[in-house]
Amino acid sequence: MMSAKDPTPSIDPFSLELDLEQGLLPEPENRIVRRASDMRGYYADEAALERLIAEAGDPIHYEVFEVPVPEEAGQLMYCISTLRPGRVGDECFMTKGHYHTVAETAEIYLCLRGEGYMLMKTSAGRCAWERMARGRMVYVPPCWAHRSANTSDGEPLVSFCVYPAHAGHNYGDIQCEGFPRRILKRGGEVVFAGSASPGPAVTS
Ligand code: PAN
Ligand code: ZN
Repeated sequence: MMSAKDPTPSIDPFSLELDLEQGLLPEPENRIVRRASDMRGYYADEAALERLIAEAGDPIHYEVFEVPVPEEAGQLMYCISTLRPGRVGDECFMTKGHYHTVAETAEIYLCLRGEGYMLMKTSAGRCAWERMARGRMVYVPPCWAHRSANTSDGEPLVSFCVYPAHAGHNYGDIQCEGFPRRILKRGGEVVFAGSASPGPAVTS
């Protein structure tokens, strides 16, 4: 553990080569997999999700690849997040979404592949979204919950994410509150629909 008194860093410098075309991290140590069945309670159309689980073999929704660094203040965690294309009803495949447990921690998403949106909200009821596409960076400020959604018709949404390593993930609040908007695709158009899930009204 680093401290001002003992500045001995706990890891040595290193470098690695990312496959920016495919969005691959070489030799990840951790692979977090979220399947459709892990997403129960998140989509508006619960029956459509159950059909997907039953009929499509509980497909992978998204994966996070990490080569973890120590989860201590001062370190930067980084990972590749890969969200598959698809719909549950007309709602685009999305991540669960979370606040950081240490709420005052920001995050950068650099999109490497695909297209989609980063949906963000604060506990005070503000809501925002930013477009994601190859080469676009989204800055998620401290205290904003964040969820990504893949709006493409066949390509994964791949991002390189960097955030303070001690941030932690708080999923429980989003599980209860949801987001004020849902990202749908109807007739080829992306629609930001008001959400029927409980939660604060949209104020911006
Ligand atoms: C990302 C996310 C990743 C998966 O690395 O963890 O996109 O989304 P969920 O964590 O919401 O399932 C990040 O924001 N880390 O802090
Ligand atoms: Zn995060």
